[in-house]
Amino acid sequence: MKQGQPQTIYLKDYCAPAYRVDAVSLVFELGEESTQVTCVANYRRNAGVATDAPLELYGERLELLALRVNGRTLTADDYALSDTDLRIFGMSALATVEIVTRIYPQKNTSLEGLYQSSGNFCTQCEAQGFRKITYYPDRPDVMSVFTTQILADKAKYPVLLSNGNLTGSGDLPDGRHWARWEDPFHKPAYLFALVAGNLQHVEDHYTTLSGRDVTLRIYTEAHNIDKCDHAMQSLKRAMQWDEQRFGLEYDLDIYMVVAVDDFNMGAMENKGLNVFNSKLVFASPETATDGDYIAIESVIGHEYFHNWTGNRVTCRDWFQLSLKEGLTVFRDQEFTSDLHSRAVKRIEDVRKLRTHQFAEDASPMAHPIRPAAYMEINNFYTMTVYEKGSEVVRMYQTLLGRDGFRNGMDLYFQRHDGQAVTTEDFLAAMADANGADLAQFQRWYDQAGTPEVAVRMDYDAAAKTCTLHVTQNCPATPEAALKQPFLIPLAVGLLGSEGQDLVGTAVLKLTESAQQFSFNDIPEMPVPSLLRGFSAPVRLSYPYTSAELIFLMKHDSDAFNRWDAGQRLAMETILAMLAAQERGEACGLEHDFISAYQAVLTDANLDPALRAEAMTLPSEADIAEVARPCDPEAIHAIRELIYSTLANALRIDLETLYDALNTDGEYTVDALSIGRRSLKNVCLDYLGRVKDEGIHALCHQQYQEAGNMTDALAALAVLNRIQCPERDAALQHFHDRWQHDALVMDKWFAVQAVSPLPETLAEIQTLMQHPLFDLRNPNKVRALIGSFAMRNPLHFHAQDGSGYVFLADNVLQLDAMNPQIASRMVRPLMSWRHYEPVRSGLMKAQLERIQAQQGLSGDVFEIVSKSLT
Ligand code: B3K
Ligand code: ZN
Repeated sequence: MKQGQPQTIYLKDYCAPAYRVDAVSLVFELGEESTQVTCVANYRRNAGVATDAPLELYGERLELLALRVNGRTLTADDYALSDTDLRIFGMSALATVEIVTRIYPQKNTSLEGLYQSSGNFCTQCEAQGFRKITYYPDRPDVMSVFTTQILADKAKYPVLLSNGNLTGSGDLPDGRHWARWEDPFHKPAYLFALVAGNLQHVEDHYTTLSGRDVTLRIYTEAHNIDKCDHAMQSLKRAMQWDEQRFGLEYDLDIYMVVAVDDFNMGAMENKGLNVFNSKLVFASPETATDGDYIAIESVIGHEYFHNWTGNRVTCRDWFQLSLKEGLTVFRDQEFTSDLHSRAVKRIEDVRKLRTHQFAEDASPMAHPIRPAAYMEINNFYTMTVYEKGSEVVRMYQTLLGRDGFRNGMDLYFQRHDGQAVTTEDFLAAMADANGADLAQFQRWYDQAGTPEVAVRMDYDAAAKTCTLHVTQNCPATPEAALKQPFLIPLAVGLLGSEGQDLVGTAVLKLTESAQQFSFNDIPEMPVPSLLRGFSAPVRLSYPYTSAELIFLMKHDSDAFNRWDAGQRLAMETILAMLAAQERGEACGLEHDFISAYQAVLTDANLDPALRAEAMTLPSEADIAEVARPCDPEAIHAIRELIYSTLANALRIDLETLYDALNTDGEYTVDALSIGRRSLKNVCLDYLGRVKDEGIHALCHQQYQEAGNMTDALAALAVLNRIQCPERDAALQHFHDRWQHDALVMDKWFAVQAVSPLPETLAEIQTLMQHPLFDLRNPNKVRALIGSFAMRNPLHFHAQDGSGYVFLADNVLQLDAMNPQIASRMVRPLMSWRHYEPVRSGLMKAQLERIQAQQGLSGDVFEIVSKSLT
């Protein structure tokens, strides 16, 4: 744990490094108590740097055993050592620095640096984990070629891996063995990786466009080896897609993926040696849901795509994180869209952005996609940097067209391959390749907040002219109260009364705070379809009537906007019902609302996946974002009322559709089959709201007969909301059937954590004592504590404050072992100002309690202190 108050680091203070590294060679002697690391690096002073500039190396929690420069052991005057760095004085222009350190991976519960998971060694170095391995210029603008030699007990750790190509291996007389890996590509230390353990692998091959053979391997513990096929096929699809869409080929002879159980996030793009959370590798129809299959393919793609966007061209400093993450998320979204349903993918991504990123932008942690300051960089792997970052990249494509975007990408790689660059370099490549002036676009990188775009329409029947009056405004966020107007691509269409496009999609460029756009030869008063495909990460308002929204739900040629019209209608209905309830008035659903939902449900021409999306109401979290001050109990009650009203009114349609879709057949993961399963399970989800014991039996039957995890878990989730014998039986059965499989058991923990039943928190507390629960394992923490705090607003926000106390207790415990996870878990308390006074006060009290904790990590300190300012 860091002592004292953490420092703020500013982008404006960036200085280029004084020394670069020509080559670095590492030797790891892995032991059971400790590990010895020898790092020999050749430093070269950069041009223009003063001859007396010290060499600055970072290091944390290291025992320094030896320190030599050009073969000479340094004396106390030659260097200065602190808890966080090592400065070496009297450096010559060229110097070989040899450093020997001792570390304790077996005791490393932060899961950053070198640590053990299930008895195997692995590393996580991004962002600043390499400094927990050795003293080094651990900053992304110092790139070097790495040679890694690993020595370890052969029986315990038969597999020894690092980045690049294997260039030597052999046995040692004492029962140990060794392997040497050389990575010919220059890389920053954050892309370093080492794995040593008792692992099996599956192997495949890929021939690149230029005809090179690449060996592909996925490493795992033996008992999961049969669940790697989907990840392997996904990898091959990703390699092919990047060649076709962006002309980018893989560059080493081998690509390895290692699955580990204890991992702070999803996966890591280390050069040639990805380390993955096992959750994002293993899949079989019995154990993984459709969502898991798609997520695995997407994350395998994401990490693979980083090889160019992140590794070959990397970030100059950590403020530039979105340069690689926003761009790589955009690339993985396009990959999924090209392989599956583009409309469904867009809906899912926008849903995620609106629920989580908009909330972040409205919170004390709001930051631009390129932040200007941070205390702990790990806190900035956020929805803003990733998902809004991806939307910003998508806007280049919307503004420049697909070909223009591709030309920009080509120029970016042509200019910057092998370099550590900034988001300005990316913008310049896009502008220069297209002869475009994108100066105003820079504001998306510098200003936080979700812009609000308001549209009003005039129609002049005599002149046949339609005019859209558009304003934009961005709320204040911590970095700036006043915002300059953004360059916003606003994709619009105009619909005639028959539902036809009078004007097909046109991209309007908003540049001012208020502008007008006119359309001529419009024969009748149109209904505008605005922000088609969600062409910019903004909140859009237009005074639609319910009838217009229902019309758009039926007719908009833009599938995304058809869905969005339904979401708007639902949200407005919910807000009106909440207001009526508050006034003490009775509230119910209009007949038109019910028939609009019936029309969607029964529209056989509509893709089942889109029907499923359209039938899904905005989440409680989405509603909480707009219903202020927020009362989670009232939100839950109204949303449930709508669900049950629709379920009762449409019961026959729901049952008919359920039966029609509930057909046996081989489980396949294609867009149509996934869509059919999701629509069927949406029907079941609705039917679960009908008070009828027959429905409990139906759910139980689906649970028992399901041949795949998607259907089993969907049925279990419905039962989980109902106090009935079938619920207990199914949960017990699930437990007994899957207790040997940690990943499946995460689903069992998570489903119970989101139950609306009254005893939920008490049950969670019991589950924390379950032999399979482990606070040191991030997947378990996310499944039980994370699901409760982030996906169970009803109980997390219990008015007695019990949910907040539970979360704070766990944050404090977690902080002592894994600050990154603690700092993720504390975030639901961040939005305390949005709640009604009782809850708001109780949330704030828990933040204050956490803040008062002695020795709090910098990670949690940053979130808590920003929340309370
Ligand atoms: N680059 C990693 C994330 C590292 C997180 C460090 N706290 C995974 C990814 O985005 O691909
Ligand atoms: Zn990434």
